[in-house]
Formats: sequence, C-alpha cells, structure tokens
Amino acid sequence: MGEKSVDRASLKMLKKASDEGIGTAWDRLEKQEPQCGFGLLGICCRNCNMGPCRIDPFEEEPGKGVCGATADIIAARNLLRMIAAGAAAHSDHGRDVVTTLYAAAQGEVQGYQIKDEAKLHALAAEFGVVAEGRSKEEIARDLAREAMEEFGMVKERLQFLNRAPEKRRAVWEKLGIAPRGIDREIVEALHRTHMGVDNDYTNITLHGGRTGLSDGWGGSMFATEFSDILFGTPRPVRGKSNLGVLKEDQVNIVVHGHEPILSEIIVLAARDEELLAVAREKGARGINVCGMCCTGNELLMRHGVPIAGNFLQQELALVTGAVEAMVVDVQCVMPALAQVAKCYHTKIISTSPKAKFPGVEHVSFEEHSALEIAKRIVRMAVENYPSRKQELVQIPDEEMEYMSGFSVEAILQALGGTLNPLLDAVKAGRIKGIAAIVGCNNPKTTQDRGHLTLTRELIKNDCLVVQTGCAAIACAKAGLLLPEAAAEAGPGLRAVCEALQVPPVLHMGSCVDISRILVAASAVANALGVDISDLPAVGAAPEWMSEKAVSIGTYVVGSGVLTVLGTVPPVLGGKNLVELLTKGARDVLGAAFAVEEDPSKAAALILEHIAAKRQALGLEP
Ligand code: SF4
Ligand code: MSK
Repeated sequence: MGEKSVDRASLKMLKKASDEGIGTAWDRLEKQEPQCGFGLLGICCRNCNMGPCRIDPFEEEPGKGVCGATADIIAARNLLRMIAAGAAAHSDHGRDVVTTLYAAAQGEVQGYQIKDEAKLHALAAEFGVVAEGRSKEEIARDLAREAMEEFGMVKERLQFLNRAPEKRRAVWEKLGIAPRGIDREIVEALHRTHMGVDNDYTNITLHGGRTGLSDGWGGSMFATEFSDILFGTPRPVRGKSNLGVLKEDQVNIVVHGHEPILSEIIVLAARDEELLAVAREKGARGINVCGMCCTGNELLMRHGVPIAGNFLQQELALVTGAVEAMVVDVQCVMPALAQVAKCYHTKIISTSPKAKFPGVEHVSFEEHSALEIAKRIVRMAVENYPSRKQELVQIPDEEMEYMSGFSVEAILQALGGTLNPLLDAVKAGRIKGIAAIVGCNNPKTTQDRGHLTLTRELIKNDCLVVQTGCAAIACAKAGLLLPEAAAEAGPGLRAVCEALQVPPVLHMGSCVDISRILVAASAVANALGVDISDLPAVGAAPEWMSEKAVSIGTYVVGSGVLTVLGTVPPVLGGKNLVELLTKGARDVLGAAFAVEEDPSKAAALILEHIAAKRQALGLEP
C-alpha cells in the first residue's frame, strides 16, 4: 500500500491509532488484499440461486453463467444495480426533504420554517402551483405534493428536465432515456436486472443512463431545492476545516452523514441556554458542533459551521479522544465507528430508522418533535464530557479557513447578477474551461492526493474548478477555497478571481448539490445557444468509492460531460461494455467515461479535452 494520506492531521491520527492498537479502513483494506479479481472486474453474479456464477476472463472460449449470461451482461447488470442504489440513496434523501417541507407547511413539525420565500415562489411557478393570494404555507404544501408526484408514475417526464437545454432534451428523447418517475426508474432497474429479464448490455446500460438522470435531474435536485426553501439558499460564508476544529475545552459534537434535516436542528439545540449552562457545569466552555462528510457540507454551506473532515477522517475524529458524540444519519457512515468509539468515551448516536448499527445507541429522529429530540441528543453529549479520558486526548493543530456557499444564486450575485462576466472570461480565454471535481475518499488511493493534485493542475492552467462532497473538503483543508488561493492559479483565472474576490475553487455543496452544477451548466449552455456537451467542461471523481458516485458519474455523462474517474470501476471484465462506456457513449450522448488513476495524467487529459471543445466552439484553444 502506498502513502495513506497527504493530510497531516490524518497522518498524525493514523500514527496515534496505530500506537493505540486501533484498526482503521486502511488496515482493513490491507487485510482484504488481494481483493477478489472477479469482483474487481465486475463479472461475478449472484442474481439467482443457480449461481453464484463467475466468468473466467482468461478462458479461450468466453465463459457464461448457468443461465447463459455473458461477461458483458453480468457486468452491465451489476453496474445498473450500482446506479440504482446510488440514485435511490440520493432520491430517498430528496424525498425526506420534500416530506419535511410538507409537514412544515402543515404546521406539524417543530423548528422548521420556510426560509427562502423567493425560491419557494420560483419553484411554485416552475411547477404550476398558484401562488397569488395564498400563504407561503399553502404554496409549500401544494408544491411538496407536486414533488411527491415526481417520484411515482403519474407523470411521464420529470419536471426539472425542462431546465436542461433543448438540444440535450432531444438527445434523451431520441435515446428513450428521459426519466419518467424517480422511483419508477429505480424499480425498473431492479426488475431489468432480475434473472432472465434484460439481457442486452446496451439496453441495460441505457436504462442505467435513465436511472442516473432521475437522480441528477430528480431526486438530488429536489434535495437541493427543497433544502434551500427550508434552510436558506447558501451565500458565501467563511469557516474552518480539518480536525483542528475540535476544541479541547468544549463539548465536541460531530454530525456525520448526509441529510440536513437533523443536523440543522442540532445546531439550533446546541445554542440552547439551558444546555450551555449544563455544559459549563460539567466544566466545558461551550458546545462545539462540527460537520463530517456531506451533513457537514450542508451546514458549512449555510452557516459556516466548522468541518472536521472528509470520509476517511470519520474514524480519525474519534481517535482524537475529544469527541463526546458523533451523531449520524444516513450514508457513508462506517459501521467500524462503533468499534473505534469503544476505545474512547465517544457515544455514537444513530438517528435514522433506516440506519441502525450494532453496539450503537439509537435515538429515533422524527420531524414532529425535532427540537426536543435534538436537545436530548445534545444533552447526551454534554453529559458525556466528564467521561473524557484526558490522557487519550490529542487534537491535531491542523485547521484551515475556507470560503464556501457558492450556490448558483450566489455565483450570479458575485458576477453582478448576470452570467456575462463569466461567459466573456471563457470566450476571451482568461478562463479556459470549467471542471467539476467531486466525490469521496477511498483508501485504495492516497487520501486527498487525487483531489488536490488535479485541482492544482487545473487552476494553474486557468480552469475554474467547482466542487462538492469530500473533494471540496479536501480542498478546504488545503486552503484552496480561499480567494488568496488565486495566487496558485494561472494569470487569466487569477485576474478573474481577484476582480470578483472569489476563490479559484468554488464549493457548491454536498453530493446532492451536484444538481446545482447541472443548473449552472444548463444556464451557460443556454446563454451560448449550445448543448451542454459543447461546453469546455469536464467532470472528475479522483477518489470515488460509493454507489452514489456511480449514479453521479452516469448522469454527468448523460448530461453531456466527459467524466474522468480516478479509481477503477468494477466493469473491466465486460469488454464490449467498456467500449460502450468509454467510446460508444460519445457518439450518442456527446460524452463518455475515462479512467485515469494518475491525477497529473488526468489533468492533461482534461486540458486536452477542454482545448478541443474550445476549438470546436471557435474559441482560442
Ligand atoms: Fe448465474 Fe445467471 Fe443466476 Fe447470475 S442470473 S447467478 S449468471 S445463473
Ligand atoms: S460524503 S458519497 S464519501 S463524497 Fe457525500 Fe463523501 Fe462520497 Fe460520501
């Protein structure tokens, strides 16, 4: 195994973990090695009980499963199931936000309000909900009902598809992949991959495109837009990042997972005077709520709440010995946390009925008594403060300021209310192109190295970088989310950033907020009168690991944007499938996948692609 991380705080905590005999994801990966070759190639199948079957890629005569499934069929089915799981995760998150808005509009929940009325009205107009002469609650209730319809099968097309350029919609219609209903595409994906249903790898993969699009232009977009209505549309805000944000003299609560519904209320509860008084009684100077992964991103985008780290730092935060409670909801929460927490005083508190963990205390969260439950959780953390084992406390001093909050609305505001300054900079070549760098950490590759190397190479070459998820947290920790980072950018991008007082790397939010990037890309394409696939724009996920990332990559390619993956997806055993994903897709979608594990080479590939797109648009390369 190579270097584990480029993040000094992580390296310090890895050393502490090793000294204290605590295993982490890196150790467990080592124990898994060599990982199953069939699994890595995506050619094992256990979709029925005639199997499990696996295809030997080295046999002269191509092998088949008991039912006759070829390597391409098996790899395509496995890929579709990954896309469906990822789309389901994002979309179920979206559904929870929709139902919370509905309940808030009905006055059935505590602590939630409609914070962004302008967005509520804009969406009402988009969905044909009458707003005139009605209260915001009435509008929100009808809007939420409209959104609920988008999950089922009443409609034949998702409403948000209309945000895409006309040319892109025509591509989807021609291919028959315009999503009809969010749940419907996910269910159909499971149906198609059942034994003996869809056995054409191209047809299976096309439905993968439709399922992915139902996430990006459906479930994720609902999560983003409805969170904005409930919690406010992000505006530029500053805060601090990395494990150094944990405080030695305060009660530290780390909120981890994905949904802002609980964490927003935890932030509120932590300001409660009564609980602050209890904290002081217990000897703490205050209550410090920090984020982790995308729950953290949701909070930092809206409130500048400190973020303790990205995916591979969840265990390391506990290793500091200074976390009273880690409150988790859904997605990207390692079951290993329960084991690591046992070595310290930390309480792991699960909150979603959908996500329980053996050996972990569960406090079921539900919106109707949200504030009460949040206060109960904060109290549990506060009361745990005296149990800290002082001799085990070591908080790394790494801490870095960031600037985040770049929603599409905030970017427009920074540009003076119109896209023109951005378009002019792109046309004049001051900004060569735009790269969306997103996704996770993965112990198979050095933590944060892919994100940082790729980002630095691209900004140095005058590409504006937009980010979400753990990629954005990596850049926050490295200081790349500050306007001062423009010093690392090429002369054109630097001048633009200095004029606008923005960083060369814009943090646009959590994983579901990639939908913001789709909206921005559509706006740029519409302004130029072209398709998204004509833009000098690229997507990249240098350290991805989750099924959600597979869904994201699929809808980004489906939206017309080349997507470069830094860790190898489990499809290589299906040779024709690989051809389809990396080449064939280009002919029909105007975009395809590429895989490049070396981030410097990935940067070169991206720059070449951007130059070619510029040339095709008649711009200087
Ligand atoms: Fe084997 Fe076919 Fe059953 Fe898969 S569906 S386990 S390939 S028999
Ligand atoms: S949290 S999906 S590890 S980006 Fe969105 Fe990070 Fe990936 Fe989870």
